[in-house]
Amino acid sequence: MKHLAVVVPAKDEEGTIGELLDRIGSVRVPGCELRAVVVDDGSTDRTAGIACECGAVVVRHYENKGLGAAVRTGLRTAVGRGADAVAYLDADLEYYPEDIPRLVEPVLAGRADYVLGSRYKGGGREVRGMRLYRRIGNHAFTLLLALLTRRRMTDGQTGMRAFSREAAAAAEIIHDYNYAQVLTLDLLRKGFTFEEVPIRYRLREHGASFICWRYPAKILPAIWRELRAP
Ligand SMILES: Nc1nc2c(ncn2[C@@H]2O[C@H](COP(=O)(O)OP(=O)(O)O)[C@@H](O)[C@H]2O)c(=O)[nH]1
Ligand SMILES: [Mg+2]
Repeated sequence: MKHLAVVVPAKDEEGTIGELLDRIGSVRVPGCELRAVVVDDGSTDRTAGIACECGAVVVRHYENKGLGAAVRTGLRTAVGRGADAVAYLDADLEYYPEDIPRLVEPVLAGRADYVLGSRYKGGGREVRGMRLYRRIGNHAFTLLLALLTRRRMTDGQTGMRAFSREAAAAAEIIHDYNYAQVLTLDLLRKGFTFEEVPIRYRLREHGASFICWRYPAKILPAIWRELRAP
């Protein structure tokens, strides 16, 4: 039986974390045992307590460090606990845990080390209702990443990804604020194989997004630093 860790970063997601973990508990991937790892990044609500009650491994940052730092902790924890493969998804129920089998299939089949779950690959109906500036930002950053990596890519900002053990162990996230673009650059520059698979998506109904007008000003210097790293 392979150990598939499901890493979930969470900051103040008490409205969704319980349902998410219940649904992860019902997901079946043939040949795998799923184990959820929640990284609680300084939540001030009941997120960590609910995740513990649901039986997840909970790692806590007692102060908020940022999503990049949380994903770094999550991948490190998964590898340290012996995961053979890792699935990653956000805690806010924008992504469907029921899509985990399709997400990890290229990793388990040995075709890819790194998989992006794409909200656009199935035709883009999934992002209906997303604000215009976010749509434009998504496409612009995805185009930038596709040019920098010279790969076909449709969703560089997705919050649902999968990793082989080797990719999870090698991943370096250069800033604490976010991981989305710099992680892809890091892994593809290290030569890991890559695929995108279509996934479902719906906008969040609880809580609030961390993304704000400062996002590009934080992301672009990190991409620059990542490109200059050896
Ligand atoms: N660890 C950590 N997670 C965060 C932080 N802000 C948001 N998250 C989590 O990261 C995921 C994505 O965040 P979200 O704000 O929904 O981003 P969006 O989907 O791109 O709008 C969710 O699971 C959040 O709980 C943070 O400061 N630290
Ligand atoms: Mg979200």
